[in-house]
Amino acid sequence: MSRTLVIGAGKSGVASANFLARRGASVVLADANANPSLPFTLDERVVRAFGTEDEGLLDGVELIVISPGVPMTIPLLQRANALALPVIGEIELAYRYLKGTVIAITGSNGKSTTTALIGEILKIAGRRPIVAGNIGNPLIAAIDFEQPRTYVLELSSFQLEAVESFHANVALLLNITPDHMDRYPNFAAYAAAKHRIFRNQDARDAAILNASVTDGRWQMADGEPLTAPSAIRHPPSVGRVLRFSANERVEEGAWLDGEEMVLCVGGEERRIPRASLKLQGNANVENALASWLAARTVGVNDVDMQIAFGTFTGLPHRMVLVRELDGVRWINDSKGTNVDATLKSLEGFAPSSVILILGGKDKAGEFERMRELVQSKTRAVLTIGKAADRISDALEGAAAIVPAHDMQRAVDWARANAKSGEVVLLSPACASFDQYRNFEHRGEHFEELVRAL
Ligand code: UMA
Repeated sequence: MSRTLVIGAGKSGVASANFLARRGASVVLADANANPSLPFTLDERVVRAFGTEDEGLLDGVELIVISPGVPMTIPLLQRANALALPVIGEIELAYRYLKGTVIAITGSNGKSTTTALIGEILKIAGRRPIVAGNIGNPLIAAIDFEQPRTYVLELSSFQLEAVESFHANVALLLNITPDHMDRYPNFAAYAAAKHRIFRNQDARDAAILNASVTDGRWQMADGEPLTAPSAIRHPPSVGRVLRFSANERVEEGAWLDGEEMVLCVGGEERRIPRASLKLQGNANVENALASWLAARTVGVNDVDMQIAFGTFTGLPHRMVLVRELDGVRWINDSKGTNVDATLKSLEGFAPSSVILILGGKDKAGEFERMRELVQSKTRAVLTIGKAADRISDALEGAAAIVPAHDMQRAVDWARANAKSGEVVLLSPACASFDQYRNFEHRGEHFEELVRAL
């Protein structure tokens, strides 16, 4: 009997296996780990194959569905490839069943905030959006089979690697800076995965791009900024390209003009005061401008937009003030999982005022790029997790480094040494999987320890 093999028994894989089993398919769920901690109940019809990646798993299989965390390079998938077995990701599987409009968001940073903000705008506009994807809830478990809906999807490069027929009506690429360099052979390969968000777009669709080239190093060989992918510059091309920028005026799109956010599409100009945006920082202005363009593209009016800007306060684990104790502010930015996210978070603080907790699972991040800002903003850097040694080497001489090893010791050291007016910031620039289940788990642990002080 033909069957489907789902690989990875995390959120994405368990949701896919359950979905397929409920539709009457014969499903095997495999995981490299012999004892994976299933995030939710697994349908009892699903056959479990845990602790093996044996090629025998492919016997009788007609389709393979992979979880985002499973790289295409594992031997089992190479074998599947040699046998010409179709391999798709959970997003592709889900896309085949959904009806409605798709707004897809990717980028190295800001994609969760932007996804949530677009969701909030559409909710206020009465659109009943479905918000899913990398933000934490698998799309396959969120589909509405009854009626067409507007789907707001955060998509990671991992998820985009494994889409085929997926087609976004509105696709946003917020920025691209190096991340996940432990998974990709080079930066171009990572960028190419992100560019797949524009796959299958046509004349009826819109692409929303960052107009600013913030770092010339990341230009393509032909000098074109990475945010303007060749998929858009060459046919088959998307109908409309809209750009956003917090630094400069753009021809067709949205930008920041002093204290006002301006949107100009089709010759019509609209303005919203920057002050109406509750989120802080320039990075969030970019996220808001991109969200405005996306919502405008699907017909949301500016009044609903402004209400949403004033209502939306951000996401958990993203620059959350946990507590102020004896004049010291403790901030949870566990969502800062790469170098650029942490750099953006550090920017706003006063010189030498930050005790920064860095480290976790090493994704081959370029910690050297943090030297300058770390030197100006931090009084001490506390390292935790597997990346600690590489961080110490990269920042040597730029910061006072204290090897804390784990969160408990980092918090204890900070409590004993932080002075009034200083900030203790958890913004690790690394993934969490060496010591935690995920970044939420890491952020919760930090908050727990801080509340107990
Ligand atoms: N596994 C294997 N073989 C492998 C690798 C992993 O069997 O070669 C197994 C692991 O043992 C584990 C399971 O796969 O049991 C985990 O699967 P997963 O890593 O895909 O995690 P999920 O729980 O399914 O969560 C995934 C996304 N995780 C990753 O991309 C790493 C979640 O994004 C996402 O929220 C969720 O699907 C729902 O869509 C998290 C993330 O860290 C937030 N994303 C990265 C990021 O934002 O930087 C991309």
